[in-house]
Amino acid sequence: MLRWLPENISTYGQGVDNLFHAIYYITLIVLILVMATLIVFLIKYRHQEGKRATYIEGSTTLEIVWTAATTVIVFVLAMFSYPQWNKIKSPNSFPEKPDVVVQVSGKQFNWDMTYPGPDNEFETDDDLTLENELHVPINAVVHIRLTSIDVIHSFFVPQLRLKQDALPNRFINVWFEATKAGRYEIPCAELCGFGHSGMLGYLNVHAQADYDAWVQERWPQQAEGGQ
Ligand SMILES: [Cu+2]
Repeated sequence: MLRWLPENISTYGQGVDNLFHAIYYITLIVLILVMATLIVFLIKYRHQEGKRATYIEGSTTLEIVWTAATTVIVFVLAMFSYPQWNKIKSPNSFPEKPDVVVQVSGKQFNWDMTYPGPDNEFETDDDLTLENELHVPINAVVHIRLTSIDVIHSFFVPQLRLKQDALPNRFINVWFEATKAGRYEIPCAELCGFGHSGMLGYLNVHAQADYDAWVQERWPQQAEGGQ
């Protein structure tokens, strides 16, 4: 089994890993078959005194077989991938009523994390923007409104099995639910300029009580009279 994938802390991560494993093992089997055939042919058809090469024109049957087999494999993988893709990337299939909504904006070379504040509206006075630090509660549905201020970046949290390009002048929605508290890296996964390799944010997944305390510290008015 594959052991070198990063730890999975996402509710939909297992589905992604299953696909990854399936593709990996199919590829491995094909690799072994091709290499074994290559080695057998190298030995069988090596130069031997008195043995002459024959002229062949290929085999239509074989061509059809491996084209059809490949098509079937790709089609089956697509069938299994589609619902998984939908679940993660299609806003219509997102869990309704997110617990937290955050706007993440890529910019050379940082991630801006903007919280809408108690009014739940962006571009108002109680918005809070943090550089490179994303805070979310554990076991909560988090919607990310992803965009970019300059060039194309890519929001990537390996432990969440979530990766999405961030485009300027466009908002792309993604979501996740983290199942383990901790601090996880958010590298930029799209070569975006000279400082790309240093573009690194952090996802902080807190226990609910710790998250509530964090929110109260930022927006004390919420506790007094807020919503
Ligand atoms: Cu970048």
